[in-house]
Amino acid sequence: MQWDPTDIKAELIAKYPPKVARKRAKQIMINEAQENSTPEIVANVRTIPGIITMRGCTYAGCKGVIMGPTSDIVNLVHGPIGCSFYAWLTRRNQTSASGENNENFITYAMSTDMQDQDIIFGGEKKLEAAIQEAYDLFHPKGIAVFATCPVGLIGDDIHAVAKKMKDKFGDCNVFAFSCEGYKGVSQSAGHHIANNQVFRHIVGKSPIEKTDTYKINLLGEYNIGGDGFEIDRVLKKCGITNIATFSGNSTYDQFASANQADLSAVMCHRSINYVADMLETKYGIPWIKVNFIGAEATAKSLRKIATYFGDQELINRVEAVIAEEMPAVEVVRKEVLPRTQGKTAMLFVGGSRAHHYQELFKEMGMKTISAGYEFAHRDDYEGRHVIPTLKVDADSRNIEEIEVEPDEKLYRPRKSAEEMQALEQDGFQFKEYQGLNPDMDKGTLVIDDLNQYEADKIIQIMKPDIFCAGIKEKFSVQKLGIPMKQLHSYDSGGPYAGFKGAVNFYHEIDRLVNSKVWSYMKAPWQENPELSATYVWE
Ligand code: CFM
Repeated sequence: MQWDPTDIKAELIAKYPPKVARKRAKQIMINEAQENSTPEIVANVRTIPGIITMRGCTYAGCKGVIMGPTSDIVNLVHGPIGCSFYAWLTRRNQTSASGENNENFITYAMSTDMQDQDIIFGGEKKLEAAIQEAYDLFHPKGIAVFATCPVGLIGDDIHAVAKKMKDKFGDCNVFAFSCEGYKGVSQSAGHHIANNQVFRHIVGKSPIEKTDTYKINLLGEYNIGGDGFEIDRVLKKCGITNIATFSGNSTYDQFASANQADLSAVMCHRSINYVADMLETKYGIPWIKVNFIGAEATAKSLRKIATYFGDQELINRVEAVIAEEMPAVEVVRKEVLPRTQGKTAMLFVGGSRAHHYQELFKEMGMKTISAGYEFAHRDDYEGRHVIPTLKVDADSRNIEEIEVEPDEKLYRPRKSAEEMQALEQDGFQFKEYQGLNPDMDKGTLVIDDLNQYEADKIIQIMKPDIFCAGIKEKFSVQKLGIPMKQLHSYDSGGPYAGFKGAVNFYHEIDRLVNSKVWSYMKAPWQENPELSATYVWE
């Protein structure tokens, strides 16, 4: 039967107690798909206790997401060992270990392994000893210290310890993150805490001058499944130098020289848009939103970068690269299209991918019937124009906003006001992101912080051809007989970014939505409970 979105929404919250239903109703939105005036959605608020959320914690956002992919900074977790073990190599951020000395600390799980007595008597001494040990073992350029929940509860001063050790070493930057898991309502708070410290302690500190012609920063690309490698390949082919990726396959020196780029290209708006703003204010680097998920989106983003620099030679080269890369993509797209056309998808991922991946599905002729973020903010749904109206609550106030001023020595406007205006008059958009809602069809369901109960329900009602989310959702979705693709870790696949990534994705989704295995999900006795049997001796 054909469900009406209003009925689906009512059904999703029907079993909740009235108070919970009222709250969830504000996070479940029937999309109206209008640019600039989409209806308001409630986002970035606490999950209701008792609900099984898909979210992670603030520590996960700081240690795992932002600092995790850097290869030559030692990540030291101050806390019980479980926090380290669980965060150890679970995110598929890849590295080529291309730092100065080919260091790769990603494969280590370093922790102070706090015990009961440390909680009672304090863990600062233990932390100091652990920093010393890490320094003696590796002599890294930087050591990052992460606080887990108990550290905040007992009040260890991790910043004082970090400062003491930094001064003691002289040749190693030690800095700490107050990213206790409970600090914010989700990972998002952890991104902010991490980014602030990277900006404060590392950016602008490189003595090496970068002399390439077209220099950009790629912000919010974490090299999951090698996405960053593919993007770098394409950029390089175009003659564009990626000074610093925040933070996929990045190194200490990349962060330190980010102030030397002439443009910041933002992939994941949620995790990093404020860094783009800070780079502009402090160093004069303008920023644009890009998306390298989807072949068309990749081409569009490359053209946008070339238009910014405005050099005919670069524009021609970018066109040549697109012309060279696209045919191979088109061959595969056309091959899978008859099998994927008209199929439906649901996407529930952290803060960007539920939007970005709709591009790839569109290229395959597939329709996204419901999507949402785990922890994004209203601007990621409705567009950046809502930012000035965002309510500051007790939870968001908890997260530091750093005040940035133009740097006395390093500030340099990359384009004059007239040049910026001229670009804007031609339709070029700086600092702009329209969010997910305008890109989704009218009547689709946009749901913030979807939980396990609602996921089960919506799958049973709408029966999508594929459901995309994470490992926590994977098996419960598959048990409902629906193919499931992890869009956090990509299962073991990827890259899916850029041109080669698009080809990988087409193949993968084609295989998933056309597999017959899902029709064998029911055991014989479920399909036919009347099976009769006789005893052998009868
Ligand atoms: Fe940005 Fe990410 Fe995402 Fe994210 Fe993440 Fe991730 Fe994600 Mo998992 S930074 S918001 S905190 S694009 S780890 S690489 S896949 S939830 S949609």
